[in-house]
Amino acid sequence: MKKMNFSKDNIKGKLKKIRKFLKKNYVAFFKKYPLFAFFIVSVLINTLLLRVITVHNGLYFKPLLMDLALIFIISSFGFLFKTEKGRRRYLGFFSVFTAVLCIIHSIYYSYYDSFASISLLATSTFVVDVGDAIVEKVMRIQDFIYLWQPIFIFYVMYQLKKKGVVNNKDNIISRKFGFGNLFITGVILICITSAIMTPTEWSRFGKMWNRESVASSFGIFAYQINDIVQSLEPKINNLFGHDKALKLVSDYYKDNTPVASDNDVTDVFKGKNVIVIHAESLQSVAINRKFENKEVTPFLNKLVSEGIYFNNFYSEVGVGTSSDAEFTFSTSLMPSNNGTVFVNYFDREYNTIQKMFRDNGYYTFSMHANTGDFWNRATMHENMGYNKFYSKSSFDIDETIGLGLSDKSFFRQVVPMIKDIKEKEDKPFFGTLITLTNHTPWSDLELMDEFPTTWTVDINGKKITRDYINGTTLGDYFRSVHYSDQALEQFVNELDSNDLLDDTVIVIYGDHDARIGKKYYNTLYNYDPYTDTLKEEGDEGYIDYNEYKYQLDKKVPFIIWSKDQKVHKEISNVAGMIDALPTLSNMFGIGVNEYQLGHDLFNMKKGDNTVVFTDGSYVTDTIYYDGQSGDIYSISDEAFSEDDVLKRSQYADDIIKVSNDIITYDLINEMENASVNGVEQ
Ligand code: GP9
Ligand code: MN
Repeated sequence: MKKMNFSKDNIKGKLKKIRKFLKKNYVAFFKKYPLFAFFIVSVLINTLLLRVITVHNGLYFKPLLMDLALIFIISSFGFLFKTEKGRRRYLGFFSVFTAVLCIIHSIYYSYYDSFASISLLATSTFVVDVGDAIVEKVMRIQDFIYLWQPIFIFYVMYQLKKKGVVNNKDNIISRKFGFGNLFITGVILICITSAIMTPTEWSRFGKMWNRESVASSFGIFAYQINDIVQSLEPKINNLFGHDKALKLVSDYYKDNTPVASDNDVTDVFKGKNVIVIHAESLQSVAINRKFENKEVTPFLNKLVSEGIYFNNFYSEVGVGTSSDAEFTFSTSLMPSNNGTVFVNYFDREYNTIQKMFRDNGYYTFSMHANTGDFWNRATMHENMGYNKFYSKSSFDIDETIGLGLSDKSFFRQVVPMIKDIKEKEDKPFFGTLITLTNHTPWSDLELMDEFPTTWTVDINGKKITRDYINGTTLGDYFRSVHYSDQALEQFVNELDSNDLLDDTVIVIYGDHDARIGKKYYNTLYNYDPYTDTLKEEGDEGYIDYNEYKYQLDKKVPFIIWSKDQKVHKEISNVAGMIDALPTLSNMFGIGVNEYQLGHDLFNMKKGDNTVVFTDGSYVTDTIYYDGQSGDIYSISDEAFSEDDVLKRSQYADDIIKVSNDIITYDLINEMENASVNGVEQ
């Protein structure tokens, strides 16, 4: 094989060749077609301006390259027009189009700190909101700076026309060459830029939960194309498979009709207020855990010791993370496997716990100090049946930790708001409070109390403090959880001093695991402070911390607590977020949700339940079943039969399919209408 020659002369020679190629190919090309050159450069400047004004990363090369690539491709179709007039119209149209696109995103960003979605523009409420926002907010002159580009292009056209520089001396060959030249250049640039995107950037591109990060990395055109595709996908899905889905779902509910519970907690909290704490990334691994004899979550440990604690509970989220947890908690359906409900299927009808409480005379609200369009909550919460959603603009962002307003400040501000609601609405309330501080990457630790996750041991009469997990991601996480626990305690005490606690039940769930690497847990369980090493197979106390144990550690707490400690129980039967609605609706006496797929946990005996995950995996009280590999991991020494595995695998597939059919085809809406019109499904 020829040895690569990296000598200075050789590199110089190569660069000279590339320069010659570019000169021959592009300079000559754009000299012949000046209008295309001005169009490409001026639109690129507009996209750069948009990033400077919004996400302040104007010169970041990835979006710059991706935008340039797509501008090349847009321009290439100009060569499909035979006459100069056709091309002028084409490039003029796209000059105006891209300028208006930048203006919309610039204004939207000034209001929502994010980028607009074509799907949101379709919902009237959104248009009204943005309309109000635009009127309400001082219109920023900088949002209209993008108009320079169409003005410039039309001036260039005028000048070129005056100089008689026209591009219509083209035969079919040069038009094909022009098209190919620009199109292929665009495709090459897309390939190069795609190759340098990180897996996280691609994952966010796929999820589209964080629009700001997608537009920052991929540029506004790739963002918009992706947004259009993801917005249309559900509608396209809707065209195929509908009848089959309707039959499957109707048959499922005929065979599995939810029935009202009658157990020792039925109606136990009837008429009480409810405050649901959606605790960001709170995992059960923190509950009742100590470092240097200090509890990570002293307050949560108190609630756990006084209330109802499900210590074997899983959040069952998919790519929708926080929003999936909210969705499954509220509907007792599995999250979508194709996109996310909150972003892609927000316009479907859902039977939610919020609507059930509202139908039972409650005022329902949600509070979260992030932008209203993060996870599209401003639209989805209304659809879920919240009377009001208090987002970032409802709070004084006086202390920021991580993603946004600190939990301590958030909870401090929430108490008078709830007091107001109580006085104004004069009826029981159901409120969901979504926290933020404990969100990865737990960076602003200096704003939190110290919480050393070290390990001090006595070796030969000498106290030695080992680092253990201190300063690692897991150590940082526990420090952040400790902060959040303090914030929660402050909140509940404030509720009490404002007479808002006596008649209120606090429900707390961790929304999903904190996505911390397995190796940190291995250290947590296998570190030996006496030898300052990790135990290995054969060492006393060694734990084989395998993939399954790691999955099982993704448990999150589910706690139901009232000041009068009316019900105190710790339940270790396996349970999932899908079971929250049936369990709570029975305790608060608000009826049965006819589309719930979960179970009232107070009716479940050991071994009954199967907690399903979006990839078809599931966990029971005896096994963890890996849906991808089909592997089975035994959790207890109880035997399990092949037949039982098959039955539960079928159950897992059924509830995933039923949930996704309901979401994709909007079947609740259809079945509700059918039952109103007395039509048999
Ligand atoms: C965003 C917050 C975190 O507002 O709920 O969302 P997540 O990243 O956990 O889905
Ligand atoms: Mn979350």
